[in-house]
Amino acid sequence: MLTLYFAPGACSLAAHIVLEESGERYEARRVDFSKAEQRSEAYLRINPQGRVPALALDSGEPLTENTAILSYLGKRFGLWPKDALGDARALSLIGFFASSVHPAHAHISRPERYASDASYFPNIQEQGRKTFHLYLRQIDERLAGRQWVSDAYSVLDPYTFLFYTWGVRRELPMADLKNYTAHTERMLARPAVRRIVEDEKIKV
Ligand SMILES: N[C@@H](CCC(=O)N[C@@H](CS)C(=O)NCC(=O)O)C(=O)O
Repeated sequence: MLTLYFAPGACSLAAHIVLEESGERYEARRVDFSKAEQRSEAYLRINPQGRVPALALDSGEPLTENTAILSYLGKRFGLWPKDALGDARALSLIGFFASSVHPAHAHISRPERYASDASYFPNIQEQGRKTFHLYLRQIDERLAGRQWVSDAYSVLDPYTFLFYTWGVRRELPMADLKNYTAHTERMLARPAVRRIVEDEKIKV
């Protein structure tokens, strides 16, 4: 059985939704950030980076990084393109999400990663906010005339949905992003998404 290590509202949300939708039995184990459990010795053996998500495979071997976890789950559950070009396009998008969109948000939530002098934090956060907002607008443009972020529903849609919830959390003007808001509504129409949103107590 697969085990997902997650924290409510964190980027592990995408994998949590995918597992919930899969219909397979899985275990979701909460990593409590308020108790710094992500930096505990036990958790560092699962993910030496001290981050969620981590996925313990059927063998118990841990898999880390959203790019690896989501593409693995996507292939396991038929939510990843099968053709070479579709695969390359999905990798392009997941790479953009994990290496640009997510780190832009981390500048807001974790400025201490980017400077040791706290007087720089407001500037780092302001710049992160602008960049994160720019990326959300780009996602909105990409969604124009599309139901899903790729040609068909895939693991990239829960990942796309995650960033919308972060935009709401940062009080960005998300309602102005009409295509992205419509995508979020389509996500919320999926019963498994609603269950996880409720379970993780996410504001959308
Ligand atoms: N590159 C990693 C980033 C994971 C990551 O940054 N996770 C955050 C939550 S969204 C985390 O666990 N933060 C805990 C901390 O910074 O102490 C991935 O995409 O899986």
